[in-house]
Amino acid sequence: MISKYIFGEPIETGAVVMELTQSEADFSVMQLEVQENAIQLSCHMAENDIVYGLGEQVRGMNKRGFAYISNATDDPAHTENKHSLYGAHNFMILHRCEKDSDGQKSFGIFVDDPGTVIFDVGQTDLDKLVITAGKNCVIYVIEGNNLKDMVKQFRELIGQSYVAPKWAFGYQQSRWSYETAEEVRSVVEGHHGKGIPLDAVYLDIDYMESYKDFTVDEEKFPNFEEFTAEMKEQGVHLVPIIDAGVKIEKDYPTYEEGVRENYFCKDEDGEDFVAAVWPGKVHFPDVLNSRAREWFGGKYRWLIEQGIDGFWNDMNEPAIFYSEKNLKKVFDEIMLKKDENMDLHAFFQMKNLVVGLSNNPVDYQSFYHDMDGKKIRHDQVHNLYGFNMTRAASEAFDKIEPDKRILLFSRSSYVGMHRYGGIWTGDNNAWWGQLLLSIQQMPGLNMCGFLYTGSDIGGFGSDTTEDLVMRWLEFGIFTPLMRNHAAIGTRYQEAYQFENTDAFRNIIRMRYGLLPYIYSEYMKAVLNNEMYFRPIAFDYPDDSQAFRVEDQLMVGESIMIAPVYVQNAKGRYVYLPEDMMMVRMKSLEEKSCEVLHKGHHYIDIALDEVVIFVKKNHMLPLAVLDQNVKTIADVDENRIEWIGFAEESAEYMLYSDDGMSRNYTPQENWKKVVLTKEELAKTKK
Ligand code: MIG
Repeated sequence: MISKYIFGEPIETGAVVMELTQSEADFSVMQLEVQENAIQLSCHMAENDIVYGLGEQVRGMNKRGFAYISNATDDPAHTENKHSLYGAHNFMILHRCEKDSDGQKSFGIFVDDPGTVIFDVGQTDLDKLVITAGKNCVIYVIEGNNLKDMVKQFRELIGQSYVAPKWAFGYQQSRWSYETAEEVRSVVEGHHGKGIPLDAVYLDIDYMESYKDFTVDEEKFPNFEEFTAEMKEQGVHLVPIIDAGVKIEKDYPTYEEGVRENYFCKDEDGEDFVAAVWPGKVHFPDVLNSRAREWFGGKYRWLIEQGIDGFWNDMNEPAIFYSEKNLKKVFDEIMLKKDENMDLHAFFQMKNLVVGLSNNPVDYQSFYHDMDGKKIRHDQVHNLYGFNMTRAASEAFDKIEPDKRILLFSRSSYVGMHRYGGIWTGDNNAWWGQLLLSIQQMPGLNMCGFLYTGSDIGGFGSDTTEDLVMRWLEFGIFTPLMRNHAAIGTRYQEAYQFENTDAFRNIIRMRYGLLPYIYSEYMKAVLNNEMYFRPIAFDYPDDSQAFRVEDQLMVGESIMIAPVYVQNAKGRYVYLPEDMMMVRMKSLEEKSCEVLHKGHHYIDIALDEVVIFVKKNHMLPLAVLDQNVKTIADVDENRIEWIGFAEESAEYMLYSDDGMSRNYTPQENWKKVVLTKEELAKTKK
């Protein structure tokens, strides 16, 4: 049961698709305090209560013990002291452990407020949950006691998740600084030449002419359309980046049209707001305005016509290096101090002024949207910008390619954007702790509808190491978005750059072997409003130990994973919530199975090994691959080897489709397979 509560005069965000009427009952799951400019909700958390959700955030799967602030922020250091990352995912579940919650029920809560929302989950008071939202918002409450069911209800409320083309479930390589077509060719050759499958190469900002959206630098990428076709012949898709800011430059059509038609955000004087990002000075398309959204989305057509079928939207918090007005102010203040004999206080003040130029809250309060006739100050709808930039593209794709899926994902997002595209988790670092963070972020993101997601494998910032990339890949083979990406200036980290090519090839090939499973489970999660990644307690709610596990995940209906994320570890402790069959893989061809009992185990996991745990009476398909599989298109989904753990028999619903059209539901896409224990034993080598 979902109850809806309206406070003040909320802005329509587009997060929710289901029409509900205002609840007649009073708001009662938390104490409500209506303040002058905010509403505050609070409640007690008993010792064993757990909070799940909040999507893209720092820290563990159980969110207790910190305050999380929904305020989309471009911050490339995802350390545990940060309160905000790129997304605003205001859904959480307070799971009450029945035995100490005095009959209080668990509940899920979604705060539909596009401005700043604070979830203080026991930071101020260990046992108190306090949510602070703006005075104009809608709050949805889902009461229940079943975690999976509460999530399903929420997901029905917010609508079906985005489906990526099947090729985007292959391995993808990116780096900020692939400068030329020649370099991209060598990346493809680096993989395919060594038998490492690869489906896509990303084009970061360097492909553009002076970082101008919807342009291609002719010198670095001559005959772009031919180049796109050349790559396609090798089965490789090019995925260009699109940034939010439009460069201010005379005769640049996107700029000229935007100015002429009033498609850009305005400052308080009604002038086009000026910020600076990669292209230098830019205007921001007012994607919260339906006309501007249609225009900006339509711009992607030019690239699609040249054979492009995937995009990533960046810098759409929107990130601001500085605003023109604030820069001037800061300069003036510093100039005043120029002749002063500066004391330390003044020095730090000056330094902070300069550091504070980027992503400054005052700038976000100084420009405006025209939400179809309503003038709204940006900070009140800040968290909707990335969402609507992505929606702009997606709505345009519906017109340009109504029957075809196009890959689309974004850095910034709000609940609701999951219907239009996926996300990647932004600028992480090549640190072991960031691999753990990535594991822990997945279930919260899935709760909020973001299924097509993954982190920058190997780490974006900082120099990586061979073992970190390998361990990260061993987790990455399970994330729907499996992309290796690194920042300019860091060590090269493509799979072929390292000594042990065989191990990298074997691990990446496992992804292609797992494709029938990953794709089936992804589609089930989409079509049934379920989570592809779950904390294990979601599947074993009667097992109090399962609630304590922070570093293992259920993936789809048949398996559990326990990735290694510690430097130099030769294995790890794993908790099995029931008897499971451990499958140890050095490669798709070299694997062994062993049944392990419920309980705690230390499992040896060598650097080049992947271990998965199959649930009792479950099985999974593995595609049998030729040695020369280069892309997803080379995977023969009819040659399947079944891995299963059955007392008597196990069954599985296999899903497959052409991977390209948008017709997902026909009956013939589904195939039910039932195998007995004996049959399963035979399929095993
Ligand atoms: O300020 O386009 O998160 O993936 O490589 C950095 C360059 C801008 C941030 C993205 C990252 C991308 C980078 N971008």
